[in-house]
Amino acid sequence: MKNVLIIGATGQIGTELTMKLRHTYPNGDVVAGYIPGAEPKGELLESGPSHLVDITNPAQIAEAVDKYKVDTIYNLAALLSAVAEAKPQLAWKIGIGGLYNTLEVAREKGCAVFTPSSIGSFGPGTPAVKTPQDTVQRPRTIYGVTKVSGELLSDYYALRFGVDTRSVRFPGLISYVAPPGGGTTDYAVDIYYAAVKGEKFKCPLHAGTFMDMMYMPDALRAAIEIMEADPKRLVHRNSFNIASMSFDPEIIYNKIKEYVPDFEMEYVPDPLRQAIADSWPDSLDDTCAREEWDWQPEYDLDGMTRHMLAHLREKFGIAERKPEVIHV
Ligand code: AKB
Repeated sequence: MKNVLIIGATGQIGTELTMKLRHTYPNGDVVAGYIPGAEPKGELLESGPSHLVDITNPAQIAEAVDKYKVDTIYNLAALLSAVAEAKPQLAWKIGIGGLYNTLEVAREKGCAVFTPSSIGSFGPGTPAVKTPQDTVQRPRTIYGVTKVSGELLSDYYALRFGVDTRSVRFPGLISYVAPPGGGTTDYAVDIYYAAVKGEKFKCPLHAGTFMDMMYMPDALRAAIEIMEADPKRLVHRNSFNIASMSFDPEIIYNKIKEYVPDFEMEYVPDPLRQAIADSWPDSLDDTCAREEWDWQPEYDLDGMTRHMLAHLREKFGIAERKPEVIHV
């Protein structure tokens, strides 16, 4: 039996991870931690317990851990890269202050902790193609600074206090369930919404901007598998490169056009997002994750595109537009 607390359970990852954890551990309590204004709703609310947990308030984390005898904490609280640049102090308070609070509660109460890192933990000095597991990490964004600091702090708590901290570096995550908010990779979600709604897509990044991306079901599986992995096999902890696909706006646009032939896209660059994307790797080498805990992605760009289009059409009640048949 496992009792799990998800901090940030109503965000892009949390909404789906909480449900997946409830299916994975049906005999345990999987607690949806939320902040005021982001209360769980619908299935997320009805399928299990929820608790007010503001990560900047250590007493609330401890209260939820005590009440539900939590053994594992998923810490998903963070501001994404673009929004973090607008609020760097808050990004640090949540990303590092919040992680410190979580790790202290975990140390006192014996919990394991998962805190995602990101491709944003790398910077312009990092080898951009097939970025190695252990390499230069000198990011230029506050988001990246919090992610590298979080990796180091989590490793410190493992070494110094024996807290079972583990993590993966998420690429851009693509899902039809909950929207992302304020990331650099969000365009790769927004483009599917535009295609399904029959709208021309305004792409904020220019052609040739390659980044790693991943379909949400693979990301959720990675988050659970790393916490289930045999600790004797783990050489690394915080944090593992994971990868499944790397593309630029042209490649994803042309893939969607295979299924939505009249789909149109224009480039309307966003200088902030472009600068952030340019400082991130094009593709990561995930050999260590494959070797140390058998990481294996299931979705490629084609499989993800078919899935996304089908589910978004269903979500919005939009029928697939078939090419017109001309009878002669
Ligand atoms: C972002 O774009 O900020 C995130 C990330 C890659 O960590 N999706």
